[in-house]
Amino acid sequence: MDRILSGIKPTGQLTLGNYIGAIKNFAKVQYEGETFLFIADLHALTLPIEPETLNKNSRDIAAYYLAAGLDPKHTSIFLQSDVSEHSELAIILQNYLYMGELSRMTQFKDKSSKMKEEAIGLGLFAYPVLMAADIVLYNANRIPVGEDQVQHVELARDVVKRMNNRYGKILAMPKAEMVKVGARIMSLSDPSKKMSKSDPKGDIYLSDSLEVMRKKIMSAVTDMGKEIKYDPINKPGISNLMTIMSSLSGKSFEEIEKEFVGKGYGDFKRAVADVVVNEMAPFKARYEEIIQSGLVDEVLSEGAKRAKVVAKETLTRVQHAIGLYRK
Ligand code: AQP
Repeated sequence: MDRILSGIKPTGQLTLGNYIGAIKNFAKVQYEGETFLFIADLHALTLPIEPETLNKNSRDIAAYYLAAGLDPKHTSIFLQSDVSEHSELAIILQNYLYMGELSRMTQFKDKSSKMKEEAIGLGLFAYPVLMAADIVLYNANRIPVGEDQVQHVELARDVVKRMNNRYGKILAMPKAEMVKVGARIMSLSDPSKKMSKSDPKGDIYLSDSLEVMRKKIMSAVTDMGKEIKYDPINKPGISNLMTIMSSLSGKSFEEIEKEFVGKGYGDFKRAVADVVVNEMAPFKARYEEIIQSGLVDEVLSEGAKRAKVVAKETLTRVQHAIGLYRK
């Protein structure tokens, strides 16, 4: 049976990119295996964050998972920090990953390039080590992620190869998988950049009102010309909006192009906004109900209990293999 694992870090308000590239897909694939879905709260500490904000963001993610249709009876939903094996395994794995490869990670390069050197925490550098631990703890073979996270899953594969070569087959080999359309939703104000929760320009937040979402889409940057055509090089703005429309409506790019022959950008943007609002209206209403209900705590406690059983087993296996045991 497949083991599926993924997570989201509670660094900020979730975006439509997180929804399309990750959450919506998690709900779709969850029954294809045994699924573990966590809130990567330890990863959120890699950049400064207020305690109350971290706590609220974490609960929000749990509620968004549930609102998207993640089924807590089937899928273990939990806080990373509730399962201490993540940190314990990371301490071991850090010895099998190297400074050179960590310094080549795009996310580290992007984020650290905007910071003063003395402000760059070790956690931001070592984030992929913890992520490798997150993945291998659950013997997960399928890791659904957006495009930006594939590099980190590749690093987890490298560490699995190294450990298995040295100690025998103690860890399962993970593989990243992405949605066919929407693995990289771009910023609405600068379609050369990824829509990212820590970069508020050009984001649609899941917490935005439907009206604000509509306004943001209507004022999204478009391109030269007036044709609705999927061409990410020459028409990155329109192509990004087409990607949003396609991933939420299920229509192919060809179908969208045909539908808008002879129509202008204004008509097209209105149609994109309709699709987004139609998807977000019931989703946001479910989120509101869940967040008021007290269900989140119950789900997180139950999820952590189930996750801990599997995590403990893997950690013990690794500890034994490398010599960390008493006779
Ligand atoms: N723009 C995006 N399009 C498609 N997928 C995306 N993801 C993120 N942005 C997009 C996917 O969402 C999941 C959760 O991401 P994360 O919280 O682990 O961190 P991230 O990848 O670094 O996402 P952000 O929003 O850019 O966060 P910050 O700003 O905190 O770094 C992942 O599967 C990710 O690929």
